[in-house]
Order: sequence, then C-alpha cells, then structure tokens
Amino acid sequence: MSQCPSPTAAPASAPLRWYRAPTTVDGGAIAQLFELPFLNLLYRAQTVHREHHRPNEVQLSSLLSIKTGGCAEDCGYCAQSAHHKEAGVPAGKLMDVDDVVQAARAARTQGATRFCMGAAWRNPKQRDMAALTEMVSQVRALGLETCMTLGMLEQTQAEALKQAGLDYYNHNLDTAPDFYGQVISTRSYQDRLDTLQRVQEAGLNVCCGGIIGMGETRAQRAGLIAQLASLPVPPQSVPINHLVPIAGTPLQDVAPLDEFEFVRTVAVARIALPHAVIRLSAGRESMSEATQAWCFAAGANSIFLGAKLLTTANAPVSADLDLLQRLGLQAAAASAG
Ligand code: SAM
Ligand code: DTB
Ligand code: SF4
Repeated sequence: MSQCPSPTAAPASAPLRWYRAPTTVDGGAIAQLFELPFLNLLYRAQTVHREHHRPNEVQLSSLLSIKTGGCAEDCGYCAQSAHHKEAGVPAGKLMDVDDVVQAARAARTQGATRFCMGAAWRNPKQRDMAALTEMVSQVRALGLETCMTLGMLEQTQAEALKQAGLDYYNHNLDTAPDFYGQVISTRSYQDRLDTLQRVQEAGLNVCCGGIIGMGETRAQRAGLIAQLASLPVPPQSVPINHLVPIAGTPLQDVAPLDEFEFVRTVAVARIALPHAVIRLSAGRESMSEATQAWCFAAGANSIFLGAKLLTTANAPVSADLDLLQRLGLQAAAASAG
C-alpha cells in the first residue's frame, strides 16, 4: 500500500464541495447498520430491496477495455497504472470503433443489456472524442444501454457523450475520504466529486461506487457508503468491487477481507441507496457461489457478464448463467433511455 498520502488528496477534515450536508443520510446510522446481527441486516436489506426492485431480477452488463494500460494515475489497486510496471500490463492504443461494436454485438448475444467501455486514462483528450462518441452511437444502435468510464471529464465532454446517446458514466469514489490518500495520490477526492457533478449536470445517469477490501476499516466502508448516499443526486448505479489483488501493484498483499463483511457492505449499500442498482462487480471470479448468493440476498441486482473485466478474469459466462438459473434469477430488461 502506498505510504505517502498525496499533497493533492483532500485531508479527512477538508470540507468537500458539491456534497449535500447529510440531512437525510446520517453517517452514524450507516455505521450502526454494520453492527447489526448478520441475519437482521440481511432481513432489512432484503425488505428494502423488495420495496424498490423486482426481487428475482439481475441486470447484466458487459465490460470492454477500449484503451488498456499506461495510465498516468497511481491508483494503488490498478494493474493499468504506468506507475505499476511490474503488474505487466503494456500501454495500448484506443481500439477501433468497428472492433468495439463487434465486441458489443457479441456481448448482446451472450445476454448483456448494457455495454460498458473503460479506458485507462486520467481523462480523455479532445482528439479522442470523435471516436468515443461514434462508439456510443453505434453501440446504442444495437439496442444496448451504453456506459463509459474514461476518467475525469470536462463539462463539454460530458455533454458530447450525452448527445451521442451515452446512458451511464461510471466514475467511482472508490473509498472513504479519510482512506483515499493511502490509495491514490495523483487526483483528489474533490476531483472525483467535480467530475460526478459535471456528469450529472450533463443529464447522464451516474454509476458510482467503490472497492472493498483494500485494508480500509469498517468505519471507512461506512464512510464510502455515506458519501455515495450524500451525493446531491444519489447514483443510479453503484458498483461494489471486491479488491482483486494484482501482483505488481501496491495492494498486492493486502490481507483478505472476511467474506461476510463484504456481504454486509452490499447490504448496507442496498439500505442506504434504496433506488440504485447495486452491481456485484470485480472480485466475483474468486468468490464462492454461496457468497455471491448471499450478495444477491443482500440486494445486489447487477453483475458483469463475460470472461474478462478490464485486465482480470471474470467468472465464465456459462457458470454465471448456470448460477442465475439455479437461484431462479432472471435477466432484467434494459431500462435506461
Ligand atoms: N481510468 C478510469 C477511472 O479510474 O476512472 C476508468 C477505469 S478504472 C479501471 C474503473 C474502476 O475499476 C476503478 O475506479 C476501480 O474502482 C475499479 N478497479 C480497478 N482495478 C481494480 C481492482 N484490482 N480490484 C477491484 N476494482 C478495481
Ligand atoms: C467498476 O466499478 N468496476 C469495473 C468497471 N467499474 C469499469 C472495473 C473492474 C476492474 C477490475 C480490475 C481489472 O480487470 O483490471
Ligand atoms: Fe488509471 Fe483508472 Fe487504473 Fe486509476 S483505476 S490507474 S485512473 S485506469
């Protein structure tokens, strides 16, 4: 883990702009949810889930790395950072539009309703915008919902993506403000909030979550969820990633998290963000089927379908479809638009 909190990272005590005073979201109450007996917490989460969502539906997204590696940021968990050369992910170029559309078509055939395109960038360059907007409009023309995650955005870039038909923009807070500086030093928490504001003001649906199991405390897990629930408009989609420890990154040796603590985090996210789709994101490949089933019971209702995430393996499609079938879970129809 990085030992040097960044000079640019917001200290825990710094006031963060564009963040609603938690009048409706009481951080203490969120922390207390974590202390409930496991089954009481799951009962609460499942009750909230059934009030706002179809109980046996799971939304299926597919993920493609449209530009891999060589990223200027130093996120301690990420194989694609140019700072983590030993992770062994070479820097690539932005994919051709036709190849992206072909991958989207394959994802649709496998059963995905949303196609998520990720780039290892601090932010997109102006010269990339024409190709990015073309990808969005052609993927959307296939009848898929579109999502992109490209790093920080300017207002005009967010608007151009919206104009092209982008449905969701994924930009994670990743962790609580008071742990953030131990994981990332090259951009601040405030930078992330600023991009989220631009995305929301451009009229895009916000997909925003974090990573669990990076060595943060339970209070910091609660802190992340309190931040997410305190955004001026709560995110429509909330990815909860389990850290995939990658050799060659500063977080390669973080002690594994108790799997019930991960399930608890999903349950607390469900209660704090009752309307959001909660995505059980990275880390499923090494999770038992039983733990995944607990996560669905805790209110997770979306997964990434496909053998690969960005650089790491995901559960095989056949195994996922088999698990959903055995649990009586059905794929949800596309909803945005
Ligand atoms: N570069 C863009 C950015 O960071 O905003 C988009 C791509 S980035 C890889 C998207 C998200 O993937 C990160 O915010 C982080 O939450 C997640 N992620 C990356 N590496 C991960 C890992 N090893 N384990 C779990 N989640 C990870
Ligand atoms: C998110 O929160 N998780 C996805 C998506 N947004 C882009 C990415 C997970 C990446 C896992 C590590 C990798 O494959 O490199
Ligand atoms: Fe770059 Fe995103 Fe990886 Fe951070 S998480 S190093 S911004 S690709």
